[in-house]
Formats: sequence, structure tokens, C-alpha cells
Amino acid sequence: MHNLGQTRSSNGRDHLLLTPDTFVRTSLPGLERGEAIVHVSPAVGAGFTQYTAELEPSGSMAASSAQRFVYLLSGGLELCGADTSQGLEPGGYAYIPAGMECRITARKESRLVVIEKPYEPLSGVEQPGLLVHDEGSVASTALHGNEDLQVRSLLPDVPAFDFAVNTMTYEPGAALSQVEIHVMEHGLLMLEGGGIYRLGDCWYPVTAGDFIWMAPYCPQWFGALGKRAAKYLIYKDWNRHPLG
Ligand code: UGY
Ligand code: MN
Repeated sequence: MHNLGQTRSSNGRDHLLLTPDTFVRTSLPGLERGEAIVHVSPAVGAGFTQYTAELEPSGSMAASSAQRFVYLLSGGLELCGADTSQGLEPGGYAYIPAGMECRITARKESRLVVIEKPYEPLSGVEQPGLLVHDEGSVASTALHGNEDLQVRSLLPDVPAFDFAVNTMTYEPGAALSQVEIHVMEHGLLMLEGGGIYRLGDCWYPVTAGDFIWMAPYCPQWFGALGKRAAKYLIYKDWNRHPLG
């Protein structure tokens, strides 16, 4: 049915809210038997790329020249390197260093979050190696002591990593304790539940499936609404000096 040009999607000066009704699928080099929804890229000024890859059974993604983080939303994957092969189930994720020979193949129809960023080396610090893990085995911590707002850091917080990816789970009614304004940018995918996101000077209703990009210094705040927990996966650049 026609929505007469209405959508919750919004393209603001310092943020994007992209709702599934406005997603457009595209092919990408190295992506076989699959399509990508490119949520954010340097085309809007972001320092990274985030997309959702949708793979048919046996669909695959070739290795990337940039470092890559993948998080499996649904289906099942096989990561095949030069001498390793590891499976991923939903909630499983992997960090793949820049240039590592690692093909991602779908064992069945699969949807995955893909984040890619050129690696910023730090002198005297070795680039991280391959990491394969699952979110369920990561301990959560209460944000600023709020037990109703649990954070799971999916990557080790060590200087070798130049970005972080976390999940944040809000019990109904829980909220960030402050409006944040910070130098880091964010890529955010709502995984469960919903609530109200403040971005810049606008307050948006958001729900599972929505994507948000926040530019550096975008004022941001979230409060969870409804009867179930709200959960999102959030990227930020991390551990690097702003002067590069
Ligand atoms: O890590 C963060 O900056 C996070 N608290 N931001 C957010 O949830 N919008
Ligand atoms: Mn933030």
C-alpha cells in the first residue's frame, strides 16, 4: 500500500535515521548471491562503512582490504581463511584484520551486519588478529551503575583496536543518564524493542530494524519504551588521537 511519501527516515545535518521502508538493496564487488543495504559510508562524511548483507544459501563475501567486523543477525555462516574454518551462529561475531584472506559463506539464508574501516596503525602496537566469538559469552556491565542498562563490549578494549562495537540493552523505562555530545561517531542498528532517540534537536520514535548514524558531536540520548527490553548494536571509533 502507498504511504503517500511518508516515512520516519530522516537525513539531518549531523545524523541519519534510516527505517526499513526506505532501504535500497545493491550489489557490491566480492558479494556473490547476495545483496547489501549500505546504511552509511564516507559518502555522508562517515569514517567507516556499515551495511547489512543478505546472503542466499551458499552466498558469499570475498575478503576485504579494510578491517572488517561482522555480527550475524540470522542464518549461519562459515568463515574460511587460509588455514582455518570457523562457524558463526546468530549472535556470533568476528573481527577480521585488514587484508586477511577470509571468505564468508552462508550455510543457509543469512543476514549480517558488516562494518569496515581503514585501520589506523599506532606506532609500536601490533594490528589485532582474527577474533571469533559470540555475544552470549560476553559478560555485561551496568552503565554508570544502572543495572537496567547493560553494555557488552564485543571487542577487547586495548589500543590495538581503533574502534569498538558494543550491545546496549535497556529495560523498559531505562534511559541514558545524560545527553551525550562527543567526538566519536556512531553506527547503530536497533536489534530489539524500541523507544525514543534524541538526535541533534529532534526526538524520533525508533524500533527494531532501524539504523542510525550519528556524526561526531551529534547530541544523543535514548530512552526505552514499551513492555520489552530495547537493544542495539553500536559502533564507535575509539582509542585514537583526534589529530590522527
Ligand atoms: O558508547 C557510547 O557513546 C554510547 N553510550 N552512546 C549511545 O548509546 N548513543
Ligand atoms: Mn555515544
